[in-house]
Amino acid sequence: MKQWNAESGYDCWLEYRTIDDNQLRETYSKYCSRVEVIGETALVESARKELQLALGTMLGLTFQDGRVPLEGTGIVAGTFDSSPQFASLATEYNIADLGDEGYIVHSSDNGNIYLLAATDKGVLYATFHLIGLLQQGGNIEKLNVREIPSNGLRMINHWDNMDGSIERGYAGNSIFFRDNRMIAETGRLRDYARLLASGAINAVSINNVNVHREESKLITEPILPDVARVANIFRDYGIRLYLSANFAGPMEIGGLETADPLHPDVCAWWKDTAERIYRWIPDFGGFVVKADSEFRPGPFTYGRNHADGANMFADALKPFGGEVIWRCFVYDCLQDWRDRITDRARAAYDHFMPLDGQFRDNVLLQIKNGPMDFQVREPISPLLGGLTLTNQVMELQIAQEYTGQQRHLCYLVPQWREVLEFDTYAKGQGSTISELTSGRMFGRTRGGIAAVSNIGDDLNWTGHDFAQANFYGFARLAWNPHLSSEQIAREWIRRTFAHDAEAERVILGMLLDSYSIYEAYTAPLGVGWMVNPSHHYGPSVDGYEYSKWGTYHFADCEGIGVDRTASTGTGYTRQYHSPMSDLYESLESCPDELLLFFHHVPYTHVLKSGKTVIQHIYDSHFEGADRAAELLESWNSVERKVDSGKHNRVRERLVHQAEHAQEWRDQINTYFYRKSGIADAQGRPIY
Ligand code: GCV
Repeated sequence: MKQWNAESGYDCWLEYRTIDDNQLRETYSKYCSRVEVIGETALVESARKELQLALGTMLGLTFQDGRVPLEGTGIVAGTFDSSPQFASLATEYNIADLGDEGYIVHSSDNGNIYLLAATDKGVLYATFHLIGLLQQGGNIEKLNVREIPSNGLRMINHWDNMDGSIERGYAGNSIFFRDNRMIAETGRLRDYARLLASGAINAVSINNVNVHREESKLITEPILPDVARVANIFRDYGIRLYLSANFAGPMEIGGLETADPLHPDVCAWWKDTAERIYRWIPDFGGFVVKADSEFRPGPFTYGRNHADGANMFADALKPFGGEVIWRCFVYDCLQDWRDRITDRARAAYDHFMPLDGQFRDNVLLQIKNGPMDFQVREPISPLLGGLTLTNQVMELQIAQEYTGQQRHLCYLVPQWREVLEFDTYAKGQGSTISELTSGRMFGRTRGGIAAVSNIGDDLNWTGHDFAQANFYGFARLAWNPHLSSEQIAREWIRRTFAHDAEAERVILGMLLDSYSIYEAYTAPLGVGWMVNPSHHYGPSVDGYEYSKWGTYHFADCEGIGVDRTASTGTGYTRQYHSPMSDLYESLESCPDELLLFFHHVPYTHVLKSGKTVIQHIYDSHFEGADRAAELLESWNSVERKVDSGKHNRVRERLVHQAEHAQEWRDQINTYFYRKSGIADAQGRPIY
């Protein structure tokens, strides 16, 4: 059981603090003196309970039978068809276009606030919207909000294993599994569902995409009732449950001799399996599949391709309304560093572009934002916007595998915003990633964004309290990719910490600076991968340089970087549409921050900034480490304005970050000083 207390961070951004500003309290109380939530479905009930909790705590309102029955104006929540009194609002807000997740929040002249939607899910989202405003001290007197999500699928992928561990988990163990069983206690799962629904996340896969022996059995009868229990909780909050499936399931748990996706027995086995799952979980979302990737089984074993594999699952799920999320993280992980032609960055595009148009309608190809693997800086995967005839989901990583593992502060929303705004030029100028993932760009029926979770069973869910901002920020961007990093950060701060203008200013600055700080003291100019192998924490410039994973920087005594040009390198640049392909191809136009991703250059190459590559490496590492130390100073300056529990936890991590940034600085600078033999122009200490 959780040991909640106000400083534990357990409530994240749903910490409902008493509003003690008298004027605000008076205004809010006026609007909330009556609460009427119409309807009895599970989702409406969730909305009612949340209002009860929030208004009870923030304004001290007492509910009877789920209602605040006093006379006067108030909050009225329900679906448009639940009362004839909503007819004029339905016309005014054009509900035909709201879809089944959109909603309105409207303050009327008669003093009511209406939380309305076409569906009960929309009503729940509207409820969280209003609660968010109250938490932030917002003006609720003239609300005229109409919200529709940009992405149909807004998904969290867990990499949780049944033994309770989490692959790339940095906040404790799984909240779903322990000792090869599902955890029976449901309180925490319900709180998790509340957090997800407050950000309008509508899909969750609960087990690791690397599906091992125990997890393969999640689709079998002994465990399905337990899985169904979790699905029931999620359902009350509008979230569909998905499972990662083992491609070799028919052999490993089905006793068949093959997993060939075109073999009739294999197809029949998956159909039976789907039927069984839907008996337990009628709204089961479907399967997430990692196949032929990092030693996982897949269709290649049988001479089949990824469309054959994905379509087999799709056919099994189709009668029940399920879908397949098929990952495109497929590459040769047995490379030789001497081979400068094979290029891991090319792999997803090379594998999947020839199959465009061959996937069933209920298949979504899930593509990582970059062509490598969630580095602090990568270009955008050219497969996003390459495919035109296939449903696409972009995969981000909230878990900070390569960005400080939730021991370092690194607010990732600015990185994601850059990704979402990237222009693929797939249909001319303005073909942004956010247009693409929505499905609109190519008239797809389905699209979305998924992200690898950063939560675990630590009391504050994310280890670093500030990592909650990444969880929150992902959900906000999945709903509306045009929100600014600053707006999201402000919302999160106001909902998480007590209101204080100075604290907000300082925390906002820390969040917004942190991504560029992390980038500055780690791998330079887009080269990536200078981490310790396997656990991926801390600097090791040659950690991956001679291994099989295809992640090289090719630093020698003359220069560094990967030649991915079409003229002299791997030809990766040609996977982009024009003009991006030309922009990256040319040394003159390639942006500095991605220079070493696309080009191999001498250390004396002069960047657009006017500095040489080697001097940039030194400067950014000295500056980055200094700025990391400033994060700690900033945090110390608000000590009295923040709960002491939260303050202490964050301070400990910032102390570590400042020290660790120095280690990064020194290892990187020394390595390149020794390799290049070129001294720092400013003569600073290099060991
Ligand atoms: C779940 C990277 C990570 C692996 C992860 C893999 C993937 O290689 O280091 O832990 O496996 O990506 O996305 O499948």
